[in-house]
Amino acid sequence: MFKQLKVWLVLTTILSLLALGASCSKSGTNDAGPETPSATAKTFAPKGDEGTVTGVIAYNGAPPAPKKIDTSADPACGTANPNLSTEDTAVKDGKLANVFVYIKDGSTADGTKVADYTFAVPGDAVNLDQKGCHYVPHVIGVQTNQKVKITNSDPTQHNVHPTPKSNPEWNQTQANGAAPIEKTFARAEVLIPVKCNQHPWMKSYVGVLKHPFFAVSAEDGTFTIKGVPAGTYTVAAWHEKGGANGTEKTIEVTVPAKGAGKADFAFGEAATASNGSGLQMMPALDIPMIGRH
Ligand SMILES: [Cu+2]
Repeated sequence: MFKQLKVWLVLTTILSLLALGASCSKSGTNDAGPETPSATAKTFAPKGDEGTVTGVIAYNGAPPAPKKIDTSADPACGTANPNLSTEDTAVKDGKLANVFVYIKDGSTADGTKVADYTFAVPGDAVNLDQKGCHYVPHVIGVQTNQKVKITNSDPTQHNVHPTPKSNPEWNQTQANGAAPIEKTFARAEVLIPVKCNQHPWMKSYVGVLKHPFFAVSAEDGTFTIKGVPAGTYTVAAWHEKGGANGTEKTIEVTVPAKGAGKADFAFGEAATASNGSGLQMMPALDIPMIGRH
């Protein structure tokens, strides 16, 4: 009697695992449902000996000169920001700003893959402002389900329009003086372009990750990803120029406990030989496996 029950249990377990595997064969679909953690998911808890990934983004060769933007379609923009110019390649002293740097893959020191952890969602929203008829900052990062708070500081109307591939697309008018728009993205996606239907030159990018291990390079090209557990990681740096979906480069980095892993990248014309790869936009750390969607 007990033996029969045991056999039956084993059989049903195998069958349900097979069913799970079959339903998980998707990759790169536009399925916008929330991501469910794997059966083996561990909640990430800092141990107190976390380190950093830090580096500088260099730009090799002569950067393209910023172009002045014709804002005559909306006089309010010309008044607010008469010298508005393109921001796609922000280079200062050979260093590149607005590069999204993040942990793409890898494992912590105990061998657990980053993708197998679940992470608490920060309560603080990340701000994206429209000021002087451009987005400030130009590139931001958020965790999945963390709020993005979009504000309009201009004396004119904007229309916020993210164009994701894995999350639902939306667009929303935001008049001058209107309340902030608060949104979340349920799926990891590096990166989501955001445009404005009122002002065709306006562009920003939102990197969405399941974990907090990301940073955006500053004006001097430096970045620091904080709170990184000891481990060995693939660190990726993404810049919007290159192919239609930008350019991504990766480096393997080991972070010692309480230490710093170094990840220096180079973009620009002379940098193509060093592990450069034009990359398609894909959900970060969205590795298909049994029991995980
Ligand atoms: Cu606008």
